[in-house]
Amino acid sequence: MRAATARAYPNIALVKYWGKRDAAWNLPATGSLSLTLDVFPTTTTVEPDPTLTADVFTLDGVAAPAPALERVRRFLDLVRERAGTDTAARVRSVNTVPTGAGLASSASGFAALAVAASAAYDLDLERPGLSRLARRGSGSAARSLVDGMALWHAGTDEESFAEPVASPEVAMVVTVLEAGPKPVSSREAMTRTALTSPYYRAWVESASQSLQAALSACRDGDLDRLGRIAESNALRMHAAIEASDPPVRYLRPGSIAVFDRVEQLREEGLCAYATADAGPNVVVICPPSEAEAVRTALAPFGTTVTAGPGPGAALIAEPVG
Ligand code: 2P0
Repeated sequence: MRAATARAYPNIALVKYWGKRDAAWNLPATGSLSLTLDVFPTTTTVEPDPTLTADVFTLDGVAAPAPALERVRRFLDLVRERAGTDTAARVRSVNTVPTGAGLASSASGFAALAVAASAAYDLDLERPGLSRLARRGSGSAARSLVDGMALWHAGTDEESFAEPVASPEVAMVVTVLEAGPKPVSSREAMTRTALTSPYYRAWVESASQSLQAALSACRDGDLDRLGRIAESNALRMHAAIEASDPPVRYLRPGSIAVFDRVEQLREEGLCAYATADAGPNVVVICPPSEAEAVRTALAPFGTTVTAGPGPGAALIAEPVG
């Protein structure tokens, strides 16, 4: 065993994951498609230490809140079970994503943790194995193991990992409207949607169809078609979530204003489509050549950051201090 450090980037889904077939194994109801970004990385060091009596987890230099520590412990237990050890670890993580703001901090977080922990505990895993492991921490983390465009398969534990797929050239303009924590966690809202939303079954069916259509657009290199599918898929997901009981609304007035502006940008001739995860922030999909025009148009709505395709989670040399 040794200290190991990994860096991972968040991903934004073009066809979303929203609903589980099996919560214990974190198997999704449907496959999903995402782009790993080149902004907002999480860097995590895992240092097994036989003198510790329990895992210690610091996030951005301070002791992590109890629920976050518990999730990390449960994840490390999976790694230790495979490694045949009960040695606790010191975990230090630095997050540059606004945590809990619906910008996939759990994806970069568990992708970095999976890569660092499997190296620290000497598990010999290839990319699909690492993606399956990261999935156990947080479903969307499975996709942050992949460079750029990633397809995360539904199916059994063996089958449910992410792998790279061909993609048209693409950029994403992230518009951060509010960086505060969200009202309901995506994990809880996902369960509530599945149990109470009358639209859940329709959502699952339509997401499977959207995935096939999106993969076909990817193969054809057709960003306009891919964007259209992504915007519609996002709005269908939010419709299903909003129809839960009690309702959950992630989109705010500012989010809707960005969707409206993006529609206008299309009327002005740009290829721009909007998507939003479990939070108010909106991400706009466009060709790299149009990213600066889109970013300028969205600057009045919030803090804008242009991202391109980023690398899958990987080990790095410098530990988190
Ligand atoms: C996605 N989201 O595909 C969707 C769209 C948010 C909205 O995956 O319970 O944190 O840890 O497996 O991965 C957020 O859900 O949920 C998510 P868990 P996760 O990106």
